[in-house]
Amino acid sequence: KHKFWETQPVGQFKDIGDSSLPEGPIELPTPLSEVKQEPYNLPDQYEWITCDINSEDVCEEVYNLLAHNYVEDDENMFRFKYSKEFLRWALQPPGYFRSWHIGVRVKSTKKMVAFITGVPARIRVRDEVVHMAEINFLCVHKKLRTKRLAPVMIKEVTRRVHLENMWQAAYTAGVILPTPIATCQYWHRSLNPKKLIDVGFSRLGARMTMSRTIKLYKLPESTVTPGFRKMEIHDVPAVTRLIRTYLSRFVVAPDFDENDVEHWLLPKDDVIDSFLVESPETHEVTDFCSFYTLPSTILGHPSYSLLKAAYSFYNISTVTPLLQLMNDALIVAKQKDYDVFNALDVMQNETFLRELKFGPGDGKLHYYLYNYRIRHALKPSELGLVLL
Ligand code: MYA
Ligand code: JJ1
Repeated sequence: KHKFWETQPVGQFKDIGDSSLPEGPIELPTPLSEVKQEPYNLPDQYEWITCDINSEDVCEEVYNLLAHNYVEDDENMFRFKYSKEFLRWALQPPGYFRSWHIGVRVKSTKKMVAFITGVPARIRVRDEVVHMAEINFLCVHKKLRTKRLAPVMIKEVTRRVHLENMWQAAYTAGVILPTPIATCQYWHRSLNPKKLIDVGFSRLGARMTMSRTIKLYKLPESTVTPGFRKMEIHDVPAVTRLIRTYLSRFVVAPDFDENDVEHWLLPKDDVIDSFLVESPETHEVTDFCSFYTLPSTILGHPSYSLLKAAYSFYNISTVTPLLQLMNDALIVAKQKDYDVFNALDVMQNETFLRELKFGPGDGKLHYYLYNYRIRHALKPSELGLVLL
């Protein structure tokens, strides 16, 4: 059934429920000298390239490949449209490897037709911090699908990760593969309900009119929490302490240090937004919320072409109730003209989703680890990890 995945060190469907299998690495590392030194073979017309994402031309080629060929919803109405600035941010965290940014070109025309990336991350699983690759942006041009190019892409990125002496990876996908460590639900909070209904992202509820719907989703003009402000560079140490303590309660979560927090959480226009609550009395940082910007192309609509979406990233409440904090996040997202605020049911998100008028989407997101076995599937609330 899964001719490729059956050959890989991942949890296999046949092993589900087998409590005799230990948690942890499935295969032991091999000596680096035994890692294949040459790239895997591609069909003759194609060649590997290592992408310099800082090059404007290369970044634009990747951007165009993804804008036309990356992830769509199940009815092909929307397609993710990651911006160039977002891709640069996503692919260049502290300690990144250029060799993990892999493209495939047609030799004769130099056209880019496939892509896959890894970035390094320290991910804690229970009590162990594991050096992993986060794999993302796997994409094969629509005209080259079902030719078994994806397994070659995956084997090549695996080889290049091994060459850096790393042996585990984390990834997410909308499709079911062997074997998810958790399956999460997407939730959506309408900010611009009229446009969402016009473009087919959502529907008018039963016994609802457009004007009742607009009223239902109305938000205050400005945030309500005293001391709520944008995160700044001098906040990095305080935010790092806050997030490290918070993430320690989840079974799987990143092990962020100050450099990671500066990279992943410091605001960048139209890429990542972060806010915190600084106590007006003690000047302590007590709460934090963040979202990233990932618009989607609206396919084949006469009047709208872009859906502006914010995606919940990491949120931490110690003093401000999480519900109030996230309501403030919705208010700033509305001020910034997002059409919808999306979130997964990870971490403590279930405690605010229904109350803040999020509704379940038609999409699920499955989380996976490569070469690391987890005995039982986790609940979404046991996951402290959000991938882009
Ligand atoms: S998830 C986002 C994936 N991208 C998209 O959905 C964009 C639109 N779709 C496409 O571009 C293509 O359909 C793709 C497949 C490229 C997805 N993850 O070449 P094929 C398996 C893993 O004939 P195509 C993301 O970026 C499939 O089960 N495997 O198929 C995270 C089958 O294997 P098997 C997938 O449709 C990526 C084989 O590929 C996925 O032309 C994590 C068929 O290949 C998928 N999303 O191309 C990658 N979809 O026969 C794994 C299909 O066994 C990383 N397949 O069922 C693993 C860790 C590596 C590092 C390890 C370091 C130590
Ligand atoms: O965005 C998604 N679904 C939307 C649009 C559905 C359009 C028809 N298929 C949706 N809308 C309903 C919103 C409504 C608002 C008011 C309250 C009730 C709900 O459900 C879905 C997620 O739900 N997105 C996708 O399907 C995109 C792909 C998701 C998998 C991503 C894999 C990424 C891999 C990254 O590594």
